[in-house]
Amino acid sequence: MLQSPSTSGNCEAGAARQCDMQDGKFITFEGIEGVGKSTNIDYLVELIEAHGHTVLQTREPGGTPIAEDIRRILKEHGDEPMSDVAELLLMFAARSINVNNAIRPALAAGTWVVSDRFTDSTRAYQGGARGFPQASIEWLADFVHGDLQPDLTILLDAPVETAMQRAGRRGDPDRFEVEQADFFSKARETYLQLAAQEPERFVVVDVSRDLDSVRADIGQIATLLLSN
Ligand code: ATM
Repeated sequence: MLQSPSTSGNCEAGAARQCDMQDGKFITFEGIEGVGKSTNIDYLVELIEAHGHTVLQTREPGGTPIAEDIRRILKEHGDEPMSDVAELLLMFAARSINVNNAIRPALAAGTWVVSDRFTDSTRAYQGGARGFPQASIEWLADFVHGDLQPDLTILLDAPVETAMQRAGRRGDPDRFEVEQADFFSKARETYLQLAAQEPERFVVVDVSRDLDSVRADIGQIATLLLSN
């Protein structure tokens, strides 16, 4: 049974974004590789649009032409090593562009935004897996997007072995795909800790179950979101 996320708009006391009845909702999907983000994002977007809202679907790193260029650099697995610091800063550089040029303008225009990853990915991968202190990541998050926080984060969760089997890699692995199970275990653990720390923002969906059960959960989340 899913818990009801706190999605009653942006005007609650202490809400991360400023109160504005015109604002769209900002929803993020998180999870390690192989948890089926694309299919579930498409399904949620379909349900929101069917309810009459306009939706901007984006992804991180990426989402705008410059940010997509940064994505290519980040994923490339070439001869020259990428330092962990450069990786962290490039994630936030891409995010700054996506937030300023796409996400904030869309929300201000009343468009809903559904993003494949956001800052929780940095907490999980650069923080949990690469080992950067979470305090440094929080400083950068505040510097780059200040009061902008997702209204709801859907964490698609499965054991690392299940997710890696499902990922079914094609072609040359990118710089993240070459990482071993231990790296993804640390990312997953961090995600689960984040979800436990902020139960009002996160909904955790167990995607190791059959597709119909997962789809039913996404439908239930959509109903809750759209009734608020
Ligand atoms: P996908 O779009 O395929 O999820 O790949 C993006 C990769 O970037 C992903 N790799 N894996 N697994 C996670 C990684 N990533 C970070 O390390 N930090 C971030 O802040 C973001 C947004 C993504």
